[in-house]
Amino acid sequence: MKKIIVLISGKGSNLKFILHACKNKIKTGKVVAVLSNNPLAYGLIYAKKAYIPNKIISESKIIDRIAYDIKLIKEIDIYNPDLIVLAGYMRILSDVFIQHYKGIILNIHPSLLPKYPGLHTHRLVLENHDLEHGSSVHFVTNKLDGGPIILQSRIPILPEDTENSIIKRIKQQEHIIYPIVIKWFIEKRLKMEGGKAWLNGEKLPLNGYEKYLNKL
Ligand code: NHR
Ligand code: GAR
Repeated sequence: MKKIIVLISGKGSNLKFILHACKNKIKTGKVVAVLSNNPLAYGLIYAKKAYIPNKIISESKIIDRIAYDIKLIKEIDIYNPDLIVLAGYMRILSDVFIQHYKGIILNIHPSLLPKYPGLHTHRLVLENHDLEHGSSVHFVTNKLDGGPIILQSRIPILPEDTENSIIKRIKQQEHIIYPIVIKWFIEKRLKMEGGKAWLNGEKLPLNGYEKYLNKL
């Protein structure tokens, strides 16, 4: 069984769908722990309901980013994970963390990367009157939201859209694409090598596998 650690900070809707996928579609993957930097993260409820070990790694003002990440590494290493999944995790990870788990960290970011790395993506899409938006699953490297893209999904932006309506549609897509990518990784079909994402032995294009989504 491959061991997955999920890091969250908030609602945990992606976590919920990942847990569901591990129970059903990803037969050889198991979420062994859920960690949160935020004591109020609602997502912790999903872990508790599924009897999955969960822990808040509290952020204290005394410790710096690296000290925090070392604390996080210690908690994670207890489980010797095969994969670390960021699911709405809101803390930038330092190099220590990235180096320690090289090639085994995934993130889902709510934009069509490389457009809009960082925060407030939905607001920027509305402000710029973009006609489309989306989400990207990518490997995490020390370049923030800049690691190789694996899979993207696209949504149209409608005239009546608000931040909330966009978040709702984006999340529906995320709940589909994130479990797909996690399954690929767990089945060893997906890896990061030479700074690129590889699927089934083929180097993925810069915007990931999106073009072929209808063929999954
Ligand atoms: N860490 C590294 N090294 N590389 C990435 O690609 C990462 C990462 C950590 C998190 C998720 C990312 C997203 O999908 C992610 C990708 C938080 C921030 C941020 O600015 C930016 C991007 C992401 C997550 N965080 C502030 C910070 O100072 C705090 C913001 C807050 O607490 O509200 O850490 O968007
Ligand atoms: C998701 O839309 C994810 O793309 C985004 O936060 C949401 C988390 O939702 N991630 C980031 O913005 C990371 N900075 P969830 O808690 O319901 O899974």
